Parts: sequence; C-alpha cells; structure tokens
Amino acid sequence: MISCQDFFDILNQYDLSFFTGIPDSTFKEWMKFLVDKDEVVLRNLIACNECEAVALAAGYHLATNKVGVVYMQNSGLGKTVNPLTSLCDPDVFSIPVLLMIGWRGEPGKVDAPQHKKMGKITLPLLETLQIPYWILEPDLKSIEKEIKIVIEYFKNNKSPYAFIVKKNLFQEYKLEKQKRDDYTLSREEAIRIIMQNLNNDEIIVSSTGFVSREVFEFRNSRKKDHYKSFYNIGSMGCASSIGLSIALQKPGTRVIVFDGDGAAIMQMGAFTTIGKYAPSNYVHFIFDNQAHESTGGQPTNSDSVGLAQIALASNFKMAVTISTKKELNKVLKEFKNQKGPLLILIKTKKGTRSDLKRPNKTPIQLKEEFMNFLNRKS
Ligand SMILES: Cc1ncc(C[n+]2csc(CCOP(=O)(O)OP(=O)(O)O)c2C)c(N)n1
Repeated sequence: MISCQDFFDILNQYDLSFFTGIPDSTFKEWMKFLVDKDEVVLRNLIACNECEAVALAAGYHLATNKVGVVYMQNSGLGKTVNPLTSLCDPDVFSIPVLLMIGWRGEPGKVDAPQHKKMGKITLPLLETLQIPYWILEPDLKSIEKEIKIVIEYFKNNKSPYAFIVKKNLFQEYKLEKQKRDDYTLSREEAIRIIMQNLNNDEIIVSSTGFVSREVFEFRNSRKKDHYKSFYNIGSMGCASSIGLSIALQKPGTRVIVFDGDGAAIMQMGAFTTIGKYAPSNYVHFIFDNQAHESTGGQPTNSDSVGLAQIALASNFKMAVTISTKKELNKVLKEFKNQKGPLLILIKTKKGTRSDLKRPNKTPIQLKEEFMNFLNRKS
C-alpha cells in the first residue's frame, strides 16, 4: 500500500495538481485526501459525471497548458468515450489528460454482476481507444518512474494516458476537515417509512448503490415482494428514465423512483424528459445525503443546487424539499391524491448499516419476476 500524501507528492512534483471526476470505492482513501486538501495544496472539482470531468480537464489544459487528472470507476469509462475520442484524441484537439480508473470487476476477483462486463473489457477498451495504460503498483519508486514516462508521453503525444487502480492501493487516510451532518433522518429510515405507507400496488425503480440494497433488504424482511421492484444496480443515474418509460407504458400503475442525489445530478437532464411527457403516475424520491455514500461518502454538489426548483421548472406538478420524519409523513398523506410527476427530495444524514447485504438473486431472475408482475398490470 502507498500513502496518499506520498502519491500526491510525486504527482505534484510534475505539476499534476488539478483533479476532477466521480468517485470509486476502489480508491476511497485517495478521494478523502483530495476532498481534504482541496484548495489547500490542490484543486478538486466535483463533477456531475465522468464525461463532464474529461471536459473540465480539457478546459483546464486549454487555460493553463497543464494536465488535469480525471478519476473514475471503470463504469464511468463508457461515459468518457465521446470526449476522449472527439475532444482529447490526437486526431481532433489532442489534449493530454491523466485518467485514474478504478478497476471493478477485475477478472478472477469476486464482484457484483454490474461490474463483470466492464471489468473484463476495461483494458481492451483502452486499447481500442488507443490510450496507453499502466496498472499502478503499490511501490513509490515504480510509480515515480512511470510518471516520468507519462510526462514524456504527454509532451510528445499530447493525448490521454490511463492509470488503472486496483483495490487496496492506498493506505487509510484520516480526514483533517470533518463535515458536520445537519440532518436527522437516515436514508434507510426514510425508505422504510415510505414503503410502509404504500398502497402495495405501486412499483419501485431504485438507484444504484445503497438505495437498491436497502429496498431489497426491506422487501426481504417482510413480504419478499421483490417482483414489485426493479433494482437498477448499475447504470448510475438511469433509474428515473427507466421509471418514466414504465410509467408511460403503464398509466394505471404508480411508478415510484428512489434515487440518490449523486445519481440524480449525474443525469439531471432526465428531469426535462419527465416534465415533457409528464405521466401523472410518476413519483420521484431523491434521498439527498449530499454525498456519494455508496463509494465512501464523497461530497456531491447537491448543497448548491435546488433540485426541487429544477423539477418545478421542468414541468413537474409538485416538488418539495423536506428533512424530518414529520414532514415525510405529512407529504406521504398528501401525495396519495396528487397527480404527478411529483418530486420529493428528502435531506438525509449520512450513514449506512455495515451489514447491508446485496441482492441474492441474479439480475435476470429479478428482471423476469418484475416483468411477469408488470405484464399483468395496466
Ligand atoms: C457511471 C458511474 N460512475 C460511478 C459509479 C460508482 N458509484 C456507484 S454508487 C455511487 C454513488 C451514488 O451516490 P448517490 O446517488 O448520491 O447515492 P448514495 O450512495 O449517496 O446513496 C457511485 C459514484 C457508477 N456506478 N457508475
């Protein structure tokens, strides 16, 4: 393992001190370091998605002639294919960027099903993109040697280069700045209250990470009615679009989307599609803990954006921001008779049970059960 400070010192020596991206649990200690040291010795811009992060690094290069570092989980690499090929590629503007890619689903290692394919194709994808890569080794000497090669590559080729990061590369980093949590309700508690208040004929489309795992556990502990859920364990940010399309096809069924703030922001443009087609049976909950909690609690930009106002301006029929159990119970009563699209944004505190399980059925099993149920509905 290497220390975050040592790794940063090497990067910084070569003027690599601008960072942006979307976090990954593979390098959560490194993410803690970047957040802690932002505006102290480095710059860390919190991006809305990986595609944007590459563009931010490109803008940084245009303005400074320096190279930005873009971190991401390999699931986000797909999102960057467009800016990498049509912005940074040597056949277009030739813009150097250092990518730091967390390797989930590494062949031979056990990981969740949504990571399998990308894990397998991460290196071949980089090869197809003609982006050279190096798998970071837990050895500072070899890292320093490699960085010299990378800097030379940037000088000669002015194009992207990738570092692949495996689990457990970084030693634990202890935060110097602690952020206060202003809210009292937990996401799991909010999910439980909402689900206890449902009529039992709604379906739920839940977002990637802890949200889906908490819904799964709730259903498991009670009626085991997983067939009423579509667990969108991958494709971060897409739960609302899946829910919208189901709602349009099944106007007699209430479709409830459970989202995270990071995921909602990642695909915020979806609000415009929801507002445009405006199905009255669509209800969107966002559990806003101001963090990407599922990958280690790194901050999102949700504290500087009014998602409820954006929803209203996008033609949602009702959008509220709440933060207490009392407010949630009140809204749940009101929303029973409200026509959608509705947005209920719940400010929640951070924190997740450490023994939270993952769905123990395969995605295909879950999908088939869900489709069988949905096919019987109007
Ligand atoms: C395209 C993409 N980028 C990154 C990830 C890694 N990832 C999984 S869950 C997650 C955080 C989700 O944050 P949020 O939606 O706020 O929900 P929370 O974890 O806070 O409940 C991230 C970054 C991913 N799955 N897909």
